[in-house]
This record gives sequence, C-alpha cells and structure tokens, in this order.
Amino acid sequence: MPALHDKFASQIPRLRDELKAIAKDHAQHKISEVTVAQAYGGMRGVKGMICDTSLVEPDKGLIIRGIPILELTDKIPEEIFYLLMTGDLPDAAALKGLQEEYTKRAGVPDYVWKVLEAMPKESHPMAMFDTGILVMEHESEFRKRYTEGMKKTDYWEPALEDSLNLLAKLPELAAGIYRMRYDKGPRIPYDPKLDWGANYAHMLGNDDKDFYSAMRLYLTLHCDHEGGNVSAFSCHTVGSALSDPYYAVSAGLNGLAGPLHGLANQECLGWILKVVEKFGGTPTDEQLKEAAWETLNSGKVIPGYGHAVLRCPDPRFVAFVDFGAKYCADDDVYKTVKKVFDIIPGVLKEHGKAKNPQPNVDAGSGSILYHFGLREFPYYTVLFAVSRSMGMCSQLVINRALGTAITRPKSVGTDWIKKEVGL
Ligand code: CMX
Repeated sequence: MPALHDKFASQIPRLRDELKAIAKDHAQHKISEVTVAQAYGGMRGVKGMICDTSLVEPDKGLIIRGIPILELTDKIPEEIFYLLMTGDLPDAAALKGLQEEYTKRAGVPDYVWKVLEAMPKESHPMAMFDTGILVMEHESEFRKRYTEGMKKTDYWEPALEDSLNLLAKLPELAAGIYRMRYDKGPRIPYDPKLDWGANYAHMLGNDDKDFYSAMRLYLTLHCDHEGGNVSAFSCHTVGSALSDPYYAVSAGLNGLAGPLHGLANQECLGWILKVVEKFGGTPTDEQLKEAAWETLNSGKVIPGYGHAVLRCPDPRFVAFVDFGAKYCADDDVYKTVKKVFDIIPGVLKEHGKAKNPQPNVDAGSGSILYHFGLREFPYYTVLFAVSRSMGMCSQLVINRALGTAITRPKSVGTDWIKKEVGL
C-alpha cells in the first residue's frame, strides 16, 4: 500500500471527477429544507455541507469511513488518520511510513515556548494550546506557496504538508503545556521509538503501559465527528477562505474550548467530584438525583449528557466504560461515572427538555484520565483537541483537493422572518 501522500494523490482525480459529475448532473436536486426553528436553532439538521471522513448516525453514533467506532477501538491513532484521509486502514508499511513522517517532523520550535512562557501563569491550557498553534503559523508551507502563486489544483499538497507537521508536533506542544502549566518539571523529549499516542503519554510524564493504551484509545475515539459540529465547522469555514491549516485548526479548537462542546469533559468530572465531595463519598441513587435536580433547577446543564445529533448512548462513552471495566473497575470515580449513567438519563427524561438524555463522550473519558493520575481537569480539553485535529486536518486537506467553495450561507433579518411568516 502506498504512503499516505501517494495514496491520497492517486485518489484525487476520481474524487474530482465524481464531484464534477454530481454537481453538474444534479445541481438542482433538493437535499434539505430549512424551517424557522432551524434558522433560530443553530441550523440543526440542515444538510448544507459535505464531509466524507465520518458520519454521525443519531441511533448509532460515530462511523468513520463506513466503520462504526466500536470496531476501531483496537486501532492506533495513526491508523485512524490514514483511514480518515483515504478511506482505508493502512497496511504495516503504510503505517510505518506515516510514523516515520511524524518522527521526521517532530520538534516544536523554540520561539513557541518563549511565547507560551510569557503568558500569565494561570492561562487556560486551551488558550495556551491554540496560541501555540497560531504562533507556529510562521511555519506554514501553504501560506508560503500561496504567496508564491500556487495553482488551485495544488492546494491540497502544502495543506497536507502543514497538517502532517502540525499532527507531528501537537502531542509535544500539548505535553509541554501540561508540564509548564502544572509545574511538572522540564519538558520530556519526543521518543522516536514510540507511536503517536504512547509518545504523548510519555511526554506528559507517565510511562505506565496501561496509560499508553488509554491514551491511544482516547486519541482514537475523539478523532472526528462529521463536519457540522462547532470545531469542525469553524475549521471548515476558516479553511474555506484559504487561511492555512494553522489558522483553521486553531479556529476550530477555539470552538472546542466552549463548555457546550469539548470543554464539557473538564466540567463533567468536576461535576461528579463535587457530588462525591458533597455527600462525603460515592453518592446513593437518591443523592445523585438530588444533585442532578439542584443543577437543573439552577438553570445549568448536566455536563456529559445530551447531544445535538445523537439519540442513543454515545458509543465512545461505551468504549470508555468498557476500557474502565478492564483497567479500573474498582476505582471510586469510575464507579460513580457508571452510577451517574444509571441515574441521569431518567432525571433528564423527567426534566423533559433534552432531546437526548443519554451520555456523550465527555461523560466517560475523565474517569479514565483521573485513574491514571491526570487530574488537572482544565487540561482535559487539550487531549480532546490533539485528537480532533486529525479530523479537522483530514477534512481540510480533502476540501482543498476538491476545491471546496468559500463558506457563505445566507443570513436573514428578524424583519425578513416576520414578513415571511406573515407577522
Ligand atoms: N442538561 C440539562 N439540559 C439539557 C442538557 C443537559 N445535559 N442537554 C440539553 N439540555 C436542554 C438544552 O439546554 C435546551 O434547553 P432550552 O430549550 O432551555 O435552551 C433543551 O434541553 C433542548 O436541547 P437539545 O436540543 O436536546 O440539545 P442541543 O442540540 O441544543 O444541545 C448540547 C446539545 C450537547 C449542547 C446539550 O445537550 C448540552 O448542553 N449538554 C451538556 C454539555 C455537554 O455535554 N456538551 C458536550 C457535547 C459533546 C461535544 O460536543 O463535545
């Protein structure tokens, strides 16, 4: 099997021909209608963009290139990135090739650390991470080539180059921020003998082989969630203006840093530990219900529950619970997370607002990290961000290969809506 670059290059002519034919022969075919509720409701369910890397089925969850995520939990993140990009899992040689690419490209420039060191000590790790990526924009091959006057059909190549550089450096950037932000001592260098996920664990400072496995799983499960979620869509929009991958990924991750999106995993374990603290240990069912109602009655959401698209327990949550059953079944926090899963859906159903009362990915991940001693909650979204960068980068490279148009949906004013509905 050819290396990632060559395999993707060989697919481009077919992808372009296919797109050209569909757009020409079916240009006026209607694929969606938009209601007033959707216009006011975050465009939920409006089909208005294309994403081929993955799909989220309301009753099944994440499907990557046709493969349900629960069938991919034994894969390592490098295999997942290859799959996202090409639609195929790599064979041993292609996987080795991608790992060698990462090793060749590892190494966060010194000037990045200087900028991060100048930030206030209590800066949020996500602000530091996104800043680090933006500062590295200096390295962008896409911007250099665009300034020199590259052809539109060549855009994908430096976009892939930037993406590989970014992905190679992100675990190191993320781990360096962890060690700096939480006074864990000097940065730990990248180990060329380790895979991407294990390297991240190693650079964080934890060489427990089970933590390596946890990290590989974490990075695999968070990799992508089709195109319309806040981070993917933000990255897509910014990239569509031909802002380079550093700008686009940083923009997407700024969205991931919101509490209704990726930051929920920081909020989630915090909520659980507060409950444990309040009741002086693992809460009873009644105590859990009381805590849930207290949160809901104060107008707050229960983090880790509900989803804009899913209408079933998130399979990524299921994967974390399965992993926990093997590695930390007796851990109090893990047990509480499972108990919360028994209670919260019922409470949310009774509350009657959330369309999906089931857990999302963020409800389960924290207990695994906590078990392995990674207990700085504000850092959790950075782990999510390292993983989600795979989805954002693959979507972006594919879009540059296909010459996807600049994003520009039509907005209307309230007066227009009033007239339209006859008010
Ligand atoms: N707790 C309390 N109320 C909830 C809720 C929850 N977990 N989930 C949804 N609701 C409420 C909404 O706030 C909304 O209330 P209003 O009508 O008063 O505005 C109502 O139920 C309907 O919302 P929905 O259509 O079911 O959900 P949305 O598509 O609007 O929002 C999401 C989806 C994820 C933002 C929402 O479920 C939520 O806030 N969950 C908690 C935060 C969270 O876990 N986010 C992580 C999601 C995964 C990710 O993207 O990383």
